[in-house]
Amino acid sequence: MTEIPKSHPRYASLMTRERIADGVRNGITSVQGLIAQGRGEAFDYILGERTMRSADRATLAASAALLLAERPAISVNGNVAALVPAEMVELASLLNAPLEVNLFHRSEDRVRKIADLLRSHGAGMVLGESPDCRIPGLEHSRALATRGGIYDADVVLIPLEDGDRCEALVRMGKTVIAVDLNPLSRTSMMASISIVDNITRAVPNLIGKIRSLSGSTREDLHAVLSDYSNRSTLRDAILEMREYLTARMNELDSADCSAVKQI
Ligand code: PTJ
Repeated sequence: MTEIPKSHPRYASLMTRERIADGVRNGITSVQGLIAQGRGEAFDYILGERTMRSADRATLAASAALLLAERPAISVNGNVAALVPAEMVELASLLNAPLEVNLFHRSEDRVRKIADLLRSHGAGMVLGESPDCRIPGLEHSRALATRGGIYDADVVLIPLEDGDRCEALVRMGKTVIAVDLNPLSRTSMMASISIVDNITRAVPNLIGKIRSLSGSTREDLHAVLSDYSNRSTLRDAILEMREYLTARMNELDSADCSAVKQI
């Protein structure tokens, strides 16, 4: 791993990038995962690298849906495993839900390495190494599923997913929760609840909210969900991004912006 000094103004972002690069070196993350990370970083930059109000609302709704679920399941791919393995294990244990390794660029070696990584963080049930069924309507490897996991789940968490499987899972009648920094992606548009946030912030936020809602009645949880509209939350995400960009633009006009002056 490249040594990044803590004093570097982009320390957190660079460390996240290093974790993905390490994931590739260790056979956890696909090479394509680097490109996905770059795309995510670009969106994170233009939304201000913080949890937007809309994302916080989506995370609350997702927490309620996961607590109400009869059979929740959590999907893990190579980027998620590199960035938040311990947090995914903690989330699964809070919900008593299986973690299922599901890869777009599937190789049996990578599935096993990710499953081993999750187990090394204390995961109870890790599925995906022996898929026994397929998600209908998909022709690629992401169709592979496991009974007792994503296939039978009523609520599925799918961080950094492709739109195809998201749509297929929704077609199966599941409540699908996406985590995707791009509010315009097919995944964000198709999901039942779209958390437009970095997975590194979204999962700890989800864990915190699940803990604080865990004493709520089912009626209260249903009330949280019935107040929620994914369409208007995505709209708000785009508005918040626009507000953020407008504020940055105004700074250029008013502040003493030495970097710009140099050019
Ligand atoms: O491990 P595999 O083989 O299953 O492959 C995983 C990736 C992520 C490479 C694969 O699913 C893929 O190619 O995904 P996409 O189609 O590039 O979509 C990934 C989405 O996640 C994009 O919309 C990115 O903006 C978003 N994204 C990237 N990094 C993050 C993110 N969203 C939240 N947090 C991130 N850190």
